[in-house]
Amino acid sequence: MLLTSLTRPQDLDRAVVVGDDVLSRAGLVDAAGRFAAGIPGDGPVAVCATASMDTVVAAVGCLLAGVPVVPVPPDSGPAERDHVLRDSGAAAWAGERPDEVTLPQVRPGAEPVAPVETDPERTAMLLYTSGTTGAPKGAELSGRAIAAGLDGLFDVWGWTPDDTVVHGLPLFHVHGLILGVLGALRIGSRVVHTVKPEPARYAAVARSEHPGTMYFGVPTVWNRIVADPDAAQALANARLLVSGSAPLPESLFSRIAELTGQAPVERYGMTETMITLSARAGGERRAGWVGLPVPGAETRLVPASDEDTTPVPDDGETVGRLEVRGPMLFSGYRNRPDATAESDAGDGWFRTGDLAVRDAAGFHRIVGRESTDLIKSGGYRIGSGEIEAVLLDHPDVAEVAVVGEPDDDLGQRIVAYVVGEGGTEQELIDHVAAKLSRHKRPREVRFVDALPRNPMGKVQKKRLGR
Ligand code: MCA
Ligand code: AMP
Repeated sequence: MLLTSLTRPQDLDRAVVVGDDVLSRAGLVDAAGRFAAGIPGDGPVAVCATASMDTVVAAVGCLLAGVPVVPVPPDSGPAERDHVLRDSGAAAWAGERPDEVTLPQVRPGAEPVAPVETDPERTAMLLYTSGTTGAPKGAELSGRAIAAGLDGLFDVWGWTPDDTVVHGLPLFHVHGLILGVLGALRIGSRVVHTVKPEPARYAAVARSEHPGTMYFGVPTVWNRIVADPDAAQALANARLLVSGSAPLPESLFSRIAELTGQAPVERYGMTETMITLSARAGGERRAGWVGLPVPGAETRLVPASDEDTTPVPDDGETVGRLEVRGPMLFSGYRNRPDATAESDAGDGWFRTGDLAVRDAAGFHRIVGRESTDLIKSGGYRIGSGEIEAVLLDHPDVAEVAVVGEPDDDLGQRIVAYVVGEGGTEQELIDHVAAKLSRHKRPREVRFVDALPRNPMGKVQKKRLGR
């Protein structure tokens, strides 16, 4: 059973709060049980993952029924949504249904059904995540993997039923949905979702009658919190301030510590691997470093060159490709044995695509990614190939290269370099927004006469940018 706390006989008031909606543990079990009663068959359910109690109830309902959940970003454009629905084989839809979606809608039953015992190896969540090229891939996470990943975090963060987790992150990624909601429901702590991850909303919870003990954010969220010192100071009494999903600049780490009186806990993870590395609640928190493997996870750093297979030294300086192994890893990409095989380094090791260094104490620092084609903007993982393909569909675009350029707030901002005539910047941005999620829109389009290419004709993205 993944959500163990839901089987406890004792009720818990305010177990889940999303904006103004409040459910006790018993209330959630009842609502999710009624949702489960309305699921037709046992195929995956696509959940329109708005930041709402409905999403929590639907996801929990699917898990109680032993049916895989496919969270669909609520703003995903038709091209992206069609791909997710087709590829996942979703058999039903939960939430507000766009006209073009013809799947049957889940209608909650009058009576809740009891949770079923499911095979822990069965996919519990299918999370769509970008690769360097093509449409997003569905990472299959089993109930066993999710449980192992969460149990590791309970240990390293000292997370207990007495905690209250607070965040406002999207409910269609590991960070917001799995850690931020399922984590609480597994251990039995409370969770408050602020609908949007705005500083004033975090501060309002911190100053309320029911303050949080752990606040989660991506670096962009923390950047906005420190820009509002009053909001930052409201978080001073929290037990842990946790940052992850993208690199936390050292200056931001220091500023959080200065304003709140406590250094943030950094942790590193991926959709495919859950959380691998983290600082400990009671241990060292080092700016620029993401800590030690969580219980059950192992890491190794292999040389950047394929010819040399000797692991790089743990000297805190030599960069290697980060590989991860452990029971919290995904079971593969849906319908993509090629991509699954490519990510598999053998013997259970998964190639993360990240570059890292490790010191003698086992602390890790992420120094970058192997490919410039995976962009992290606001904590979202975005493949440049997917945006390029959509832009190339536009009649005024002859050639295009999409890159991530440094941005103080977002970490990286999406910039499209376009060779073509006719289209304006706004037209091209709107063209992307009409097909893909909003966060995949380029922030900027730069029209150029030609793209830099090597003698083989390949675009040299590293030569682009200001
Ligand atoms: C955005 N806007 C634009 C454009 N882009 N307008 C014109 N052109 C564009 N190209 C609009 C937005 O729609 C919004 O408008 C306004 O500008 C502000 O946008 P933005 O600055 O992006 O702020 P935001 O929309 O508030 O987003 C920042 C954010 C968001 C809240 C930090 O990026 C976010 O929720 N990130 C979290 C991602 C995450 O959870 N990642 C976890 C995956 P309007 O206000 O009108 O809407 S990683 C993971 O799960 C692993 C395992 C891990 O390690 O955690
Ligand atoms: P996603 O699959 O969206 O979770 O994105 C995973 C990627 O986010 C990783 O491969 C890293 O590149 C990046 N990432 C996650 N956490 C951190 C972190 N704490 N520091 C640096 N990069 C991170």
